[in-house]
Amino acid sequence: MIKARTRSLAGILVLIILTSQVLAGISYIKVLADDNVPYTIENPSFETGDLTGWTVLEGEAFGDYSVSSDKTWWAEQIPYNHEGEYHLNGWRKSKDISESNEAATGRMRSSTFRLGGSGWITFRLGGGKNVNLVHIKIRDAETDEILAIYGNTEFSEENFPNVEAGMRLANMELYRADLSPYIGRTLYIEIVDNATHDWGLIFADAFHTYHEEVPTEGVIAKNFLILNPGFETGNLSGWTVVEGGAFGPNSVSDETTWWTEQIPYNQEGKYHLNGWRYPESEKGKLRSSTFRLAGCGWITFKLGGGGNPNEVYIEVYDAEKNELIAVFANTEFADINFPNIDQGMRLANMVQYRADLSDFIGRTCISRSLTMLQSTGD
Ligand SMILES: [Ca+2]
Ligand SMILES: [Ca+2]
Ligand SMILES: [Ca+2]
Repeated sequence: MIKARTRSLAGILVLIILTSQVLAGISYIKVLADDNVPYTIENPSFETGDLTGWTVLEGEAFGDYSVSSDKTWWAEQIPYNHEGEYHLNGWRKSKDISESNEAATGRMRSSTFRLGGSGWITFRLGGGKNVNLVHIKIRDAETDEILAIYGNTEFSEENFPNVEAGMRLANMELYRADLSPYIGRTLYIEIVDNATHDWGLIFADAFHTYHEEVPTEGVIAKNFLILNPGFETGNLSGWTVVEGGAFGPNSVSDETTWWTEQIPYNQEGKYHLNGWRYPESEKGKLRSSTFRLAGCGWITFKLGGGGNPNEVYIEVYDAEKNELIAVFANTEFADINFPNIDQGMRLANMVQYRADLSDFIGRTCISRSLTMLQSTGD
């Protein structure tokens, strides 16, 4: 009996190793994936009291001086709302900086983790009024590709100093984010401060990257990017088939050319959405994940097929108001001069488009396509 129990405990210990520090009031659990890349980052909550496990990439905005045990800020003693005893504090500065550290800029990154469990992560953010300049990025550890950008979108200067009335300044908000299409990939978190004034600094804490179940507490973080935008997972992960039979599990293709003439699809990366995977007679709707329109407000995409722009198109919706804000079709489609692309033939070979949605910056959007990349004309 005792022996069996010992063995099962040993089995658990292979998977769960407590971090070396036993921390005041909180113990962090490190969960290891089978290849020894942990599911968790080192020092996720800054409870070492310094930047152990984090690497400053550039600038003066971050350093060991950045970690603070302060519980409240300003004379009004507003709680930072941190977890444990420490958090990353944008007001803290190195000895070399005489005035406010807010003018400093910089970037730092976490250790590498493998995304596991539910594929959701949680974190706390404060400050960072201009989310284009101050935010966190989730990057692929092998390619540095940016998979998600999250800012402190709940920031609000109203009703000072009443947190209950919605004021969100240096006091941190808890966020939760869905990265499930990227389960199994090695990732890291980059914290970016490119701002110099007007709450141009960041407060952060509690970067928990492993949740067995989808977390239920916290504000859903608004990704500035859609999930799996180029279908590079090799499937429709991150996309939802809303209706019809035009799209399904086999819609994503790694073919690079079509027909015996071997005309290039002109895809980006290894994969694209391919309308030939289901019968052309089918109709349907496919929806992306929601995204917060940020940056300069332009979006880019590639389209092929869709000979009739009234029947095959992309709609962009305001996800919160369910309001249609833009419709785009493959307007460059041209059934001429087959098979000569250099003479303007545009059939299943995709055309690069760019679209100005800057009037809608800050809105949370969703894109829907109706029978995209369906060939017509034969
Ligand atoms: Ca903490
Ligand atoms: Ca700054
Ligand atoms: Ca692609």
